[in-house]
Amino acid sequence: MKKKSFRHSHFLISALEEAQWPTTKSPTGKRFKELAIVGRSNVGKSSLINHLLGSKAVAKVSSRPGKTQRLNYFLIDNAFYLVDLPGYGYAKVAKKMQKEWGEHLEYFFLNRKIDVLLFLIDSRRGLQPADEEFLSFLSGTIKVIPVITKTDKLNQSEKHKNFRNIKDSLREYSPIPYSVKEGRCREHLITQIDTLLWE
Ligand SMILES: Nc1nc2c(ncn2[C@@H]2O[C@H](COP(=O)(O)OP(=O)(O)OP(=O)(O)O)[C@@H](O)[C@H]2O)c(=O)[nH]1
Ligand SMILES: [Mg+2]
Repeated sequence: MKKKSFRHSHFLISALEEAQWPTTKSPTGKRFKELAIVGRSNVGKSSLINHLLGSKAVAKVSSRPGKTQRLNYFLIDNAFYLVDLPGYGYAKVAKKMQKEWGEHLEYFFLNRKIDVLLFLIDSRRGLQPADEEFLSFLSGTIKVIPVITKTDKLNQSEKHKNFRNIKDSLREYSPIPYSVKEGRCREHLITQIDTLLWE
């Protein structure tokens, strides 16, 4: 196992088209690994990235869903890419736009090799139909780490009930509870990412 990830990072590009996706070949000729982060709009993807990177301002956070509309690429420890993806499933966004985003995401997953995927689920809402749809689209082709977000918003009994429901719906995956307000989650998640990324 290598040393802990997320010591250094820098923002690379906010990509819209495939031609802007960063090259997968590193300067040493090896392929850069790739960690992607996905989930419904407003679930907390950009906040989680900032927390992992130890910075408040790298990925744009907003209380308004639909903030991230491009593929935002970061290079981590000169070893792998992290990509923040646009959220799906936000009902208030025009149907036409939802469809475009869905197609954009689908194209991305069909044409880009992702080594590990952080799949975010809001602790208050649990797995929604759009999440189920997305998981069945992946159909076990990628190593997934489900992350239950915003756990600070729940009391103990809600945590117990909601985590159980989420675990039951996910079946084969074991989710990691996360709150950007709690430091411990960060170390635990980084250990899980390292394990799957470099195994
Ligand atoms: N209390 C609490 N709020 C959080 C947490 N994580 C995110 N939020 C809030 O949730 C809202 C949405 O966060 P974002 O990180 O922008 O969500 P996103 O998934 O990137 O959203 P899109 O880019 O629109 O898909 C913001 O108001 C965040 O401050 C958390 O762990 N706890
Ligand atoms: Mg975002």
